[in-house]
Amino acid sequence: MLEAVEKQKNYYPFFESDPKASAADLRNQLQDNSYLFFRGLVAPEKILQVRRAVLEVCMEAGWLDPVTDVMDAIVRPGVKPTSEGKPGYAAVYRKVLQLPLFHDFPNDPNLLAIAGILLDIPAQEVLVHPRRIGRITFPNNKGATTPPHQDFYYIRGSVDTYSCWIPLGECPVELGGLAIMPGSHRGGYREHTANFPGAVGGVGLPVDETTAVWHSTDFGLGDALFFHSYSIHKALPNLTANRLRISTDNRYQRPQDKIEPDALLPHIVADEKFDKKTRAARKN
Ligand SMILES: O=C(O)CCC(=O)C(=O)O
Repeated sequence: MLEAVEKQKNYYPFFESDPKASAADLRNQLQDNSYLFFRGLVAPEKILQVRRAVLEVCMEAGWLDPVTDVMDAIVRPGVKPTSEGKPGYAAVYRKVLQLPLFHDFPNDPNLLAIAGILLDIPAQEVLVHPRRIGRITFPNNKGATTPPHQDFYYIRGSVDTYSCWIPLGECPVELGGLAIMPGSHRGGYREHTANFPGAVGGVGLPVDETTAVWHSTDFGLGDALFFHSYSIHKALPNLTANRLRISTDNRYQRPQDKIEPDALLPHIVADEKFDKKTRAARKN
């Protein structure tokens, strides 16, 4: 249950969309809620294949307990949590980005179909940003949790870009799914003035958690969450004792729309370029 994890009243389940609904209905739902959430949009076997490939990399890196099933993602006792930007993380993450299964994943026809509807273009014309993104989130590392932000802070280019977040395996709330602030994209872009040292991205939006309303859920295999580049979202902390949370997020836009050149680079290279100077420039 959401309340059990966050101990706050302001968490509600996602509104669930039907991929067979009309394009107009789906666009209206996005406009209302700032997101579209689908149960089982991607075939479970596909999720499990990518999950295995990513977790095998984590096992090889010594992050997982070799006496357990790789698919359970149990952290090896004694392994210290690591995260984006920390020594040791990049070398492993680089191998994940090189996995063909991981790289091809956002081209899944069911994902392209929804992206095409949101962008109002045929699915085969949708441009998937080559900057594929994966997250490997350790337990006992609450400070690294992705803070509230809008993807436009990172993506730039066309405002009309949609992100899709998918956990690579079941992701109950305590493993740290994604939460969206419903209706938030309609408020436009906000300055990312809050510092979250040690967290993914390091900066974010100042949000009063005593009054903010969030939607989230226990994600099942193949569940997919699409949202607009202005939608305010954050991750929930991985509160499990010893399980990695793995996920992927990818961006979709029209090929003719403006694109930031870094969106064409591998995530790890783009991240290295996202230095202090770039961050300072994004303050205005
Ligand atoms: O998975 C995460 O922790 C962050 C994902 C995210 O913020 C995104 O998809 O934009």
